[in-house]
Amino acid sequence: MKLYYAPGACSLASHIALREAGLDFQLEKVDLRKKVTASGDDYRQINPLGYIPALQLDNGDVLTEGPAIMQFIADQAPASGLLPAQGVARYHAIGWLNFIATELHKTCSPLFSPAITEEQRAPIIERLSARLDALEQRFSTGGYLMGSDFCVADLYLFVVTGWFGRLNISLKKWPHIERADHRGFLDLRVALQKPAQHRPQLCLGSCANAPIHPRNGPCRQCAGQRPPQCRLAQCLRWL
Ligand SMILES: N[C@@H](CCC(=O)N[C@@H](CS)C(=O)NCC(=O)O)C(=O)O
Repeated sequence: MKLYYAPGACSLASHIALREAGLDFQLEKVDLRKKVTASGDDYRQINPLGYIPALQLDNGDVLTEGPAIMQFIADQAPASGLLPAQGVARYHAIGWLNFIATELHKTCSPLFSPAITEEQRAPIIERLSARLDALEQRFSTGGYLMGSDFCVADLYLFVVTGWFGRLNISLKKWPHIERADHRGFLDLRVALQKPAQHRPQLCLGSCANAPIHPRNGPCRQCAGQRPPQCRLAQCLRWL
């Protein structure tokens, strides 16, 4: 399998899911502006829509759409518990994936535009705030999106809330979400303790990005050096 990705983008959720599931996979970085892959191929031949993530299967078939890719990955490794195998719980988890994709991810996407004005930003923040209010309620009793069980939707939420610092959205108003984000971060550290073959071999995070790192500041360990020196979990933000 090969995951097409861009550093720091939503593909990070699929990437971590692959690692959590312990599956064998390759990565190929995509230049989203040029729509060219790291090996020089036209990315539109992989995904005609030109966005990541895309997961190319060993038979050449290509899956697109992050929530579908995450479900596929989870189902390849049922023992990983990344998605409930059956019953209503499964549909709740899928519901959370869709909520994050459509109500959070796609709502905040326009905020990345350097051309956005304060006037355009205000209604987006208002809409996002209403969604975060609801999510705050969900987390007020603790646990994960699904209660006591971690699932792929928590990974996706971790990635999306990880963008908020760069977007100048403080989570202070939503302390439970902020805590959940931090907890997700800690869980990822635990994920990194997995057997060697499942650990990131490279800091693909390009620590040159560290100054704009949303929450954790510059990578102190590799201080901008190239892989494989940096194994710090915060660099996962940039995978
Ligand atoms: N519907 C897609 C959207 C994915 C998406 O928004 N990807 C962004 C990065 S987070 C992207 O590749 N943007 C570049 C573009 O749209 O050209 C999904 O859920 O996978």
